[in-house]
Amino acid sequence: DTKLVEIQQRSAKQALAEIKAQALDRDASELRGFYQAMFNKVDQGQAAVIAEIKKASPSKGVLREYFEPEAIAESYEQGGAACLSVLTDRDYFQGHEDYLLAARSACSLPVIRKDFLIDAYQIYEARLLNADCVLLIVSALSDMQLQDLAGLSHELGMDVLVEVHDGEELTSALKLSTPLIGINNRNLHTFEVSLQTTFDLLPRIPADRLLVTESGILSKQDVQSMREHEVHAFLVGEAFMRAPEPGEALAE
Ligand code: IGP
Repeated sequence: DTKLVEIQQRSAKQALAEIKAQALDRDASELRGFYQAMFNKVDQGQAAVIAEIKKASPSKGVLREYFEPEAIAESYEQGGAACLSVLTDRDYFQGHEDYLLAARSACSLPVIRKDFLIDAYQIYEARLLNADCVLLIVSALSDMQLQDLAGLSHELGMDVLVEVHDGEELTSALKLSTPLIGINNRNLHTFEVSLQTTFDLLPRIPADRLLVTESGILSKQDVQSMREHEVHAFLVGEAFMRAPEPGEALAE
């Protein structure tokens, strides 16, 4: 009935206003500079690795039985990661907001909130989790939503990683002023992975953007062939999660 709908709408509006006020109240100097950390590595001629913390994935199931976000974060920092990625999505990745808080406070690296972010509320929430960066997936958002959510993230002092999988999505991504572009080698509908996705889109990445190749980077040869194509930034999850000591796998 209309009365109930009215009450629900009012409390949703109130919740948004409250979380917004809390997020705006945070001191931006607490943030660790996600893009800057990536840029610095590449600038020094090194591979910039975003090392991912995820217990499970929809395509592969549970990746790691003994899952301890703090210890993994420390291990990644030791191994030379530029940044961390933490899955907060519960339904598909068995993630949790607490994992982000725990991982970030166990190290000094910048962290991206990895989730399906589609609403301003989640961006404010990311800021309250101390995320230094958020993921925006182009296939899940209209150009207008992309603009709004990217703008809001920047206002709150967070960086944005904008993720694409094909040429059309890249066109949308390039309309944003954000420098970090992720090319996902995994098709999110079929779960099929091909590193060729990155090679195909590579010629269209302007020189002032930092390209991150995402998903399916499993071997040293994969890294090698990317670097031969001048791709120096990587987002790696599964290969590290399956290793007994994730940071050692990274350092190799
Ligand atoms: C990591 P992999 O194959 O190394 O585990 O992939 C990362 O790219 C992947 O987790 C990812 C993802 C996403 C997950 C990329 N984009 C969007 C959830 C949502």
